[in-house]
Amino acid sequence: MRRLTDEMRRHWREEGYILLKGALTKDQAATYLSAADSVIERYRNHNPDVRDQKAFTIIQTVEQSPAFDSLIDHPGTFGVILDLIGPYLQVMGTQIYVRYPSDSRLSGWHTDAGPSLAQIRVEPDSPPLNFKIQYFLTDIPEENRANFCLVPRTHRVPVPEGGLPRGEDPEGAIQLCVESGDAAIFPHNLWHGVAPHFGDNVRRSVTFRYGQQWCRPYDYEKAPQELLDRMTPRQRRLMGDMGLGYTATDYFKPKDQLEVVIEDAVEELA
Ligand SMILES: O=C(O)CCC(=O)C(=O)O
Repeated sequence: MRRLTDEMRRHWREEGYILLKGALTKDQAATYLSAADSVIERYRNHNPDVRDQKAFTIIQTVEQSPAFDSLIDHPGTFGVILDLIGPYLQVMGTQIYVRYPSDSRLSGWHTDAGPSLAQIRVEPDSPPLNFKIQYFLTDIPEENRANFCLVPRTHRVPVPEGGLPRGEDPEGAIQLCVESGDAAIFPHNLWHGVAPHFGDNVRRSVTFRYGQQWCRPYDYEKAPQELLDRMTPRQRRLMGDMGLGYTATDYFKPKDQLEVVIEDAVEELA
């Protein structure tokens, strides 16, 4: 199982994000892409209003297809995720991003969770409150191809009163050029957005947000039982199933958390 290296930790603290090259193999990325494409086709059929949109997002990804269950604790990333956030973690939400050609930005500069978290910045050496990991399922080989954009080091910068700039890019902004199977990890407060898309393909990616277990997930107040039933004990826990004998005050520390989340992973982590 892949683990966080000293260089990744340094990059996380100082630059505010990590780009994991080859987090998924090309074959794995192709399999997730094919599952995403089926979900996207069904979604477009059921939601004709999105057919004219240049960008849309499908939430509750794991409910859309069991093919995504394995991304909850994928060996290419789960060790890194645990090393960054610690063992008291939960999946907060899962999304498929669909980005079509467009001569204007596909998402403006923002931090995640709006005003509620905009000014919350934990110390650089603290475990994060939450972060997203975005798995790129298509190549984005050059700029202005619906690239995921970010401004390094802004995880330490207060959001200006009135919000982030709407027109020009903030100083230091970059566009990530990636291959399918690469993944970007970034906290809620890193300034980010999406570039225009002057190419001719549809950029697709899947994003999982992990948060400290005491935070409120946004996909579900409680994940549907039929979803949990098909998952491994660790995946169920990560989807918010606190197990048997759980009491209200255990909400951030189920008694068997380390056993379920870490010991099950111990051989893989070794
Ligand atoms: O890269 C994308 O398509 C969207 C990224 C983004 O804006 C977000 O995750 O909030």
